[in-house]
Amino acid sequence: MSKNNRDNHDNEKRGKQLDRRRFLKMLGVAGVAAGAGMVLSKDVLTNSSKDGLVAKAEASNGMGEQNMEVKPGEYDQYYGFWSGGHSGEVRVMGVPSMRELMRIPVFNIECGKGWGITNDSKKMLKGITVGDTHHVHGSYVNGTYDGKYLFVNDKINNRVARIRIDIMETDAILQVPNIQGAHGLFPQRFPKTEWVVLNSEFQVPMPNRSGVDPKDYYGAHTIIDAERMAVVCQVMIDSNIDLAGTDYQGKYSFATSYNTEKGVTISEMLANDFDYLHVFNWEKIREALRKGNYKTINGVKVIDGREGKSDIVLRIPVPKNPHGVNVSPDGKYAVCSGKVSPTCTVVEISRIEDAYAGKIKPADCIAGQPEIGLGPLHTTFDGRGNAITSVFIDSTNVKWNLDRAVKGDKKPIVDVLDISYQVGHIMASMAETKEADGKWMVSLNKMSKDRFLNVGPLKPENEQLVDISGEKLRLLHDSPAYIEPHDVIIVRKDIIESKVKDRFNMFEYSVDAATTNSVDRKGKDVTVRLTANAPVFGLSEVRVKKGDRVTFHVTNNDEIADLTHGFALENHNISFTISPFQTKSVTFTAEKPGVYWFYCTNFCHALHLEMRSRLIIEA
Ligand code: RUQ
Ligand code: CUA
Ligand code: CA
Repeated sequence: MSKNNRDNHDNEKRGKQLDRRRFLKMLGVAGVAAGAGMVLSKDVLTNSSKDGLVAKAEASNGMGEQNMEVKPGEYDQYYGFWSGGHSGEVRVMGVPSMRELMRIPVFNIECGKGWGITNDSKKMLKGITVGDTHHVHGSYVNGTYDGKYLFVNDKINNRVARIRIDIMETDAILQVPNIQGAHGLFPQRFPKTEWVVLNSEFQVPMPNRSGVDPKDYYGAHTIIDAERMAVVCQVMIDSNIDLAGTDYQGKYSFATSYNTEKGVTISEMLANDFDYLHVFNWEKIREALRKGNYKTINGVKVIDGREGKSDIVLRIPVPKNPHGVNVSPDGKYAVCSGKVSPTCTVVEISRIEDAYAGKIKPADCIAGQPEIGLGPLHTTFDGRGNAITSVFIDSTNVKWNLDRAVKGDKKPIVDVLDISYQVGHIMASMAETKEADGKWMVSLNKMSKDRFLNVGPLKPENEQLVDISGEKLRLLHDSPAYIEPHDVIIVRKDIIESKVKDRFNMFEYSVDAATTNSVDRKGKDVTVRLTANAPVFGLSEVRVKKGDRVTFHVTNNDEIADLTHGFALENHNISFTISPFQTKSVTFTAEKPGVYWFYCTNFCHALHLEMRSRLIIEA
């Protein structure tokens, strides 16, 4: 194609995209506005699209100049930790290359690691095989990541999992009672992560039972002890609570509510013009626990945070059905993204104390309320005083200035980037820490539509990489993502890299490490200790009897980094890998007499294929 032709072609393509964007926008507006009782005026609509066009006209100035290319053998600057949505996993990506580095099974079954197939993972999963991970966050010390843990929610089964970063494996899963729709999750940022908060998006009777009027359904802000992975308490409230955040002082946690109406249908949930940003006062929670001001429900201390029942919760009115809440890296503001309202609400955290003391009204904590666009969902920060908000209906990322917003500028817009299409979360590098560095941002777009080769009615999502180092937002790269990551954090590599191990500590973590090989029988229980050293298993033959309960403890005795073996047993639904000095165990009943090969599934040696032995089940 000649250059001219190519330009024409590109323009044509761009024209088509703009048409589609306009069309999608109309659909989105019709949908939201119909439910919202027309809270979105026509005025807002034209203004916000005008801003988009202005930004485009200036697009050649102020662009960042970072290069996203990571050449063969080079490393990324950042680790990205993505939630996996429906898969129930967490993904590790390189940023800016957007290369997928690893998948960490959490609430799912996954043979690459043997998750859900070994005795340890089965014990953690308790037979539950589906999960919906949305929000992955790291543990903190003094307002930034310490590289120790990741925490992630399961919205379906109301669980929180913890991942150890040194081995990139899930090490604890906590089932949280009394709640449904476990959604927003955030760790304490200061002085360090002792608590993790978890919001319940759906209200339910507490304790759960039938025959209860929806007016008696409640939400709860669950506080989890991060080290023990145990519930500390729950603060029961009238509303649902959606997204979560914590401050940089260890004093408050935040939660947006969209169903202060206690509705059970969409139109009921949209009835009020205002919902709340809830603030939870940690000192007052501790005091309630000390004084015994709680009821125990299903073994959990439940503190009554309902309106008029205690002074633990502050309710800051925010326009209709907000979504995300994100705290600026300087710790000054909690930014609440409007969703149904075209605004972001900026809450000045330092005013909250006066609101608790009754000196000012909760609404007086609001320092600004700029108009951002149609359907603001989540906000991230560049560490230079700017916020960037994902705008779902407009399909844009909107950069705006916090300072201008709190000085009363209703349109403090710096730049508007069209994205493809319908963005949910966005996240900038280190943006959820005090070390936000304003380098990279990813836009997790919910729909890719025409951006990739067609793979069927179910399309991948489109994750776009944006250079935010300049004045303008510069789009650099599209990557397809399997449905459907929601949220991500982007962590400087020096924080993670030094923590990651090449091998397990055989004696610290693996109680049943096999350094020698043996077969022991106690009645019908047979315990096999088996070593794996490339390219042989320590036993060439194991004999058991029909009806025996057989446990294999398999230890990888190879010390070499990246020399992982596998263990799969023919016709027994067993497959897992064992990394250097790791031990995994699996128990099954020997049912059908015969010869069954177990073999190494992970290419480890020139004679990897020969790395196999027999289990003989005798009649
Ligand atoms: S929520 S975008 Cu968990 Cu916004 Cu998904
Ligand atoms: Cu061991 Cu392949
Ligand atoms: Ca509402």
